[in-house]
Amino acid sequence: MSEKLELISFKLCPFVQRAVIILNYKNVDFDVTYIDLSDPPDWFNTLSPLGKVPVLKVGDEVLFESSVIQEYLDEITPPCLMPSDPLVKAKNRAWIAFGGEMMMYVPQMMQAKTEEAFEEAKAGLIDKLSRLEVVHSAGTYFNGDDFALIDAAYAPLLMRLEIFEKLCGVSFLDSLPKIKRWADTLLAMPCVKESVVDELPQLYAGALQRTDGYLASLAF
Ligand SMILES: N[C@@H](CCC(=O)N[C@@H](CS)C(=O)NCC(=O)O)C(=O)O
Repeated sequence: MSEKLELISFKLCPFVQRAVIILNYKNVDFDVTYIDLSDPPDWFNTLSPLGKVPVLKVGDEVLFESSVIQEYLDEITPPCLMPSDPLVKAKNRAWIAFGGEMMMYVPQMMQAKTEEAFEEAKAGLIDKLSRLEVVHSAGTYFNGDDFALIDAAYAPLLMRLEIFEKLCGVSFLDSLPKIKRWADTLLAMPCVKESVVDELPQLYAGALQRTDGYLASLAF
């Protein structure tokens, strides 16, 4: 790899974190440029094809979509973190996409104004996580003994659930023993811990306070 990689990020973004975990895990040197998504600079609007983060700058080229960025990073740096069996690999891709869709429950739960709306969003999330519980290997990682791209893809969601548990005293994983053990393992890994800014819990606390929904009422 000739040029240093640069990720364009937003401090709260779980999708950027997917790529950072891969780069950390592989000890790849990279730059991160943070932007304010509520007031993005002009250069970002020109650079980002969909106006979203993450964007990965590779020389004069840019990549977008976190799952695509993850796979690109995996392909250009050893060791390979995708399963070699084509069928397992394809299934992992499908569950990674499912995890991306599940991320919408984070803002949905934060923005819920009433207990009913929050419980509805939480039930939707737990229903989705239950489907993942069924296909999880029950090993250390999703596929078994080896850390893979799919583990990096889910760690950001699991980290946000832990932040809400700590800030608001709600629990999400009580009925999901495999996911609970998986979350504990992933969130203890240095590549995951170091994939966010230190003040992430405080940033979420501030965002909750500004949103002033039901979750915020549990925290403050
Ligand atoms: N499917 C995209 C989702 C990326 C995404 O939604 N990023 C958010 C920040 S966490 C964003 O840039 N939102 C700005 C917008 O939608 O205008 C991916 O996986 O990269």
